[in-house]
Order: sequence, then structure tokens, then C-alpha cells
Amino acid sequence: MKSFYIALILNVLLMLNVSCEKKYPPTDMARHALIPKPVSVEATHETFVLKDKASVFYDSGNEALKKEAEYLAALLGKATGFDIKVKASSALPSRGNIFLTTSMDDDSLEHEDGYKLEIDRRYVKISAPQPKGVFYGIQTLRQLFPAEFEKENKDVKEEWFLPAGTIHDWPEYPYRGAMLDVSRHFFGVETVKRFIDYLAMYKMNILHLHLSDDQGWRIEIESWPNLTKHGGSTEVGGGPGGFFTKDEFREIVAYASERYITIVPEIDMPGHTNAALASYPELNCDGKAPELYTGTRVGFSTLCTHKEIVYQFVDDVVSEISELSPGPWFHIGGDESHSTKHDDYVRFVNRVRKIVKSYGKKIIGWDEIAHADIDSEDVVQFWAREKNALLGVKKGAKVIMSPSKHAYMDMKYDSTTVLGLKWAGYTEVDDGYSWDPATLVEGIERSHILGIEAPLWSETIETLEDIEYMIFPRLPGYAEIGWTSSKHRSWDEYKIRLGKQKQRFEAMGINYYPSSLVPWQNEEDIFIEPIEKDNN
Ligand code: TNX
Repeated sequence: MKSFYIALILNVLLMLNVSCEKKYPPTDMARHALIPKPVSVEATHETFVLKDKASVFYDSGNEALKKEAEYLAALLGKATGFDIKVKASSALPSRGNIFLTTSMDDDSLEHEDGYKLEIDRRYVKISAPQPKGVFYGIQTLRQLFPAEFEKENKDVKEEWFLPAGTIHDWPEYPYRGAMLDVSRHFFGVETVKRFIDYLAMYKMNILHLHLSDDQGWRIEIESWPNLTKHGGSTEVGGGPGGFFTKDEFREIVAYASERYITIVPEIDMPGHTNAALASYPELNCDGKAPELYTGTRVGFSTLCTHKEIVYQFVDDVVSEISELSPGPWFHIGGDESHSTKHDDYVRFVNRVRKIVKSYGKKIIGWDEIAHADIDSEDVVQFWAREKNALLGVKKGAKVIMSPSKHAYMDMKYDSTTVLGLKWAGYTEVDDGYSWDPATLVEGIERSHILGIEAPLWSETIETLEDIEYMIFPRLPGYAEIGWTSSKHRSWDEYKIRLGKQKQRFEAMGINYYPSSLVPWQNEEDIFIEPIEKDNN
């Protein structure tokens, strides 16, 4: 009896194989661990095979899209070793190719930053209303390849498989960011670019750079050259510090913008200004320049808010930085000004706000700025005090959610973490993920929220490896909070997808924290690599 059943099963399998015209057995798109989780994934259980002859086609005449095609071809070429060509086309190209288009035939994709990714046996097609959406589709496509795609694989395989199906996707919030503090410790252009790559991979679109603080001034200002010459010459612990020249800053802005990431420059004031005060005595009330500072205390410095020269200084700085940053925002800091009298603080922020607006920028400030005369054009970044954020909302301002208890990537994971601080509490990977921006603070609702941002302060962070350890694996979670609607999110489901990133992180050489809360898994256990079959 048993052998009868075995024979029957074998026969059925044989028939399936014979009648099946597909060369490759099915894969399952829905089993792929995408982060951030897309709005919808429909698997069709077929396989697209990428081979050496493949090209990336884009709508003829669309130069912005051509750039995306070149970006994708370079990504594919680096990963596979294939010589992938870029070609213009006005129709769906022939079998085996990839097509990028901004002509949409699908009303279900109303969101301006959305995309549709279709993979079938014959082709891969990414369509979106804007090139930005195509870029997001490319990031999703990237995650559908096996983890080894993230290595440089010159000539290791002749075929790369992609699971077939259709993904519709768009973001929940327009502002999905991270902050890097380049003041407490300085990080150069290459490290910042790497940070940008990580944001781009998870469809984040904001990099907030904390460019000045007590310990260092990090951006060249031609009209006040001593800011970087003296104020940029050290950092926490007394190291050499550093700063971005204007050209270097332009290079960062351009690199970010190719990845649809906006740089939000921050000059923190009136507190957190020791580096500036040490560089120019006239910014101090007593006219004396303090020593440079290499410790980690906060709240001891302030610009002299009564002096006219201070506003000339602010005007020059805002003017020079605004010229370098095409984004709509200028971050004025405004936090922890414990050495500034309340009335002076309010008057200072009111004046600085006008200066910033005169250069065509909108202000963002830490939640304390809600005490100034702000309105619906301004943005309050909630980090510490709910009361401040609520005051901002009452005045009509929008809110960026950066609650220190959940979103501070410089907080230690637990008591054994060597790097980082713990003043806001330990932030394990689940604490980082399990919160909803729209319900966290009573009175701050979805409609008040511009988005979320996860800051990385760098008092204890000195190298790229340190950065990676603190942001991985929390960063993908913040990206998902910003991108994926909270009704489609749960830690229990997310942690499985996160666990499947193990080999991807390893392929990229990322120094990540292997949290015991995450079920880390090797890809072989989850990715069914199609086996080539004979079609006779
Ligand atoms: C608070 S968050 C600060 C920073 C520190 C950070 C360390 C904020 C607006 N101010 O000056 O670097 O804590 O976690």
C-alpha cells in the first residue's frame, strides 16, 4: 500500500514537471523579509531570472529617470559582475529586462511618493508617478535578491533569481529621518555618505546634521573663519575634531539628493555654543573667549542675546549655510539653554526665526522653542517634554517625533552595552520599534505630525563601527515606523523580518548588535532558491 502511494506521488510530480512550461520552479515573494513592510504584496509564484544580457530601460527623454536607471544598473553590475546596459525605450522591453517608468496605468497608486513593482517570468517593471518612487521601488527590488547580492560578486553566478509578484507601496509620513551629531565627535564625508546609504536603503528621506555644539563647530563659514579654525579643532576627549569645507558639504548634499534625502542643517543656539564663543570673544557678554571644551556636560554656554553682533553672526551663518542647503528647513536647535534667561531665550528665538525666514527657510527647533512666538509654518521636534510639544501644537506648529525613550539611537540597548548613554533609559530593539507616533502623546495626533526622526548623539561614538553598532538593528525599525502605517505593524511579526536580515547585514560588513530579542536566521532556512529543471 505504502509503495502504491509513493508511486502515485512520483507520477504526479513527473506529470507536473512535464506539463509545466516554466523553466524554474516557483519562489514566494511574500516570504521575503522586506523592511519597511510594503502596503501590499501579491506573490504569483513564478521566477524572474536576471542574466548577463539584461538591460535597464527607462522612458525615452526622461533624464531624471535615466539617472535612476544608471543607479540601478550600477547596483546590479556591482552585485552580479554583469555588464548591465542602460537604454531608452517607449514600450515594455523584451524578455529578461528591467523597465523603469513614470507613466502610470494604475489608479490604486495615488500617493506621489509611491511605486508599483511588478516582477513576472518575463520582466521587472517599476512604475511610479515620480522618479523618487522609482528609487524606492529599486530599494525594494534590492531586498528581493538574496543577501549575497550586497557583496561584490564578480562572476560568481550566471543567473540571479527574483520572486515574481506585484508590490504596491507608499509612505505613511513625509518626514522619515535620522540625525548624526558630527560635533561631539567629527565624522568625515565618507562616513556621512555611508550613513546616507543606510538611510536610503530603508527609504528614509531626511538626514539632520547637528553641525555645532559646545565641543566643535563643523562647517566652514567664510565670514567667520575662526569658527572652524579654532572652534573645529577638537572634540569630546580632546581628539583632533575637524569640519566640512563648503565643497565637502556640497558633496554631501549632492550625494544625499541623488538618493532623495534632504539634509537638514542644524546650528544649535543660543545654548550649546561654546565652540563659537571660544572662537569669537565678542559673542560673549563679558567679551572674553572661554577655553575650548572637550567634556560632555550640557547647558553651560549661551550666546549673549543682548548684543547686536550676535544677530549679525546668526545672519551670516544662516545665510551661508542656507545657500549650501537646498532643503526647505533650517534647524536652530534651541535645546537645553539653561544659561539663558527665559525672556532672553524667547526674544532670541523670535529674532532668529525671522532671520531664518528671511533666507526662505522654515525653522525646526527642539521642543523648547515652543515657548517662542511660533506658528503653523514652524516645526517642533519633540524629544523631552510633552508639555512643550503640546504647546507647539496649540500654536499650530507641526511636530517631528523623536521621543528620547524610544528613538534615541545613542541610548544603550541594555546594561551590558559599552557604547552610548542611558539617561533616557535602555532602548532595546523592541522599545525602539513598538510605539506609534500618533498615539504616544495624548493631544498629539496624526494630523499634527510631520514624521519621525531618530537621533544619534556622539558623545561616546567615535568610529563608523560605533555608529553601526548603535544604529543596527534599530534604524530599520525607525524607517518602518515612518513608512508603514501602524495598523500594519507589530513587533512579533517585525522581529521575524528583522531576524532575516542577518546575512544581509553580514554581507554588507555591518557591525550590528545581535540582540537576543530577535530570532536571527540564516537565509537558507527561509529563501527557497529555485533549482534549475530539465524541460524535456
Ligand atoms: C540631550 S536631545 C541633548 C544632547 C545630548 C543628548 C545625549 C537634545 C536636544 N539635547 O545635547 O547630546 O541628550 O543623549
